[in-house]
Amino acid sequence: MGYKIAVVGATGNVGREMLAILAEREFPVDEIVALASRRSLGTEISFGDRTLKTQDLEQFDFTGWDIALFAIGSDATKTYAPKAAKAGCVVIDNSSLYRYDPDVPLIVPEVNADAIEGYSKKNIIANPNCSTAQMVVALKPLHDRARIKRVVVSTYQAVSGAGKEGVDELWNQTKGVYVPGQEVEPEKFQKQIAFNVIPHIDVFMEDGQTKEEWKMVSETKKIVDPSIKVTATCVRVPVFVGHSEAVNLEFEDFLDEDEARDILREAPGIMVVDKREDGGYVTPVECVGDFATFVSRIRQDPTIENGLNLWVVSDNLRKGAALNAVQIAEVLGNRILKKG
Ligand code: 11C
Repeated sequence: MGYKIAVVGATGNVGREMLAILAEREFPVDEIVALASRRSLGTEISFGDRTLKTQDLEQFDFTGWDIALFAIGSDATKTYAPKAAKAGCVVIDNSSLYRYDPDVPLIVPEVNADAIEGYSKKNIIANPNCSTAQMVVALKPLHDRARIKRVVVSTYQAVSGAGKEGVDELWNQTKGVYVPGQEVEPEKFQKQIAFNVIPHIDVFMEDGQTKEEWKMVSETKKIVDPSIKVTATCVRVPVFVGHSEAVNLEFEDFLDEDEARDILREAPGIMVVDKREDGGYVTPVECVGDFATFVSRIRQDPTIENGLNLWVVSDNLRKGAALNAVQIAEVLGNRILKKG
């Protein structure tokens, strides 16, 4: 016996990846429904070798469904997630709406799978922001060994993090640079993204951080350890898929770069590619479609007492969103619902 699964927001980048990953990982599905807003009603979406037609989220009754994977914006989530949860369907939510709610576990299975037990207070489990998810997978095994005191991270984030409109803007603007008269003005992004980088993701907070930077700080504390200090600079770059992060770590105890490399090689969800030679590291185009979080450029930071630098790259639509959500569903199934 398997599960009755709903994918909410099935026509979006993340919703489509959720369906692809459920099929790839052979999640035990008895019944599956692709839900979307009325304007995409009947859109055909692939699920393994099947094709699903989207149904209307507004009319859908979640009673009798086991798990709903939500990949819609926070506003729509506010309407539909409580409805699904009240009907007895466990919601795994990719929006930021519930992430900081103390009654909702925020889960990255490689890091804090045990926290899933708290899901029953609201019948909702939150999925972190993409830039946090890939970073904490790399931090956790190192923290367990040498206790991280402080993280300084700079991100290089792909345009697909901003949805289909972000991808279209990079594509059209890039073409427009070469074709006189077809220049494309910034719309989704604040400045030109083609052949440029923009140090601004999400809205500004009062203290000068952006919300994306604040999310990395708050989510790392909730998932890994509230005592870790994090400071982030989040930057949009003209890459379609794959977020990259330059991470500087300061530990309580000394951690040698070779030992760190060995620890990361053994860590769940991590693939170490770290040869000190031309091309001996991973770039975002190489991680697309992969499940792993790649770690390269592992090296001592000699400017502080116990410092280490890392380069962390992952597919933001997969580990950063859809894969992590499906992994949460796997933990929920194996540990709690036990139907598969
Ligand atoms: C970006 N990280 O790259 C964002 C997308 O809170 O889930 C995901 C936003 C979120 O623009």
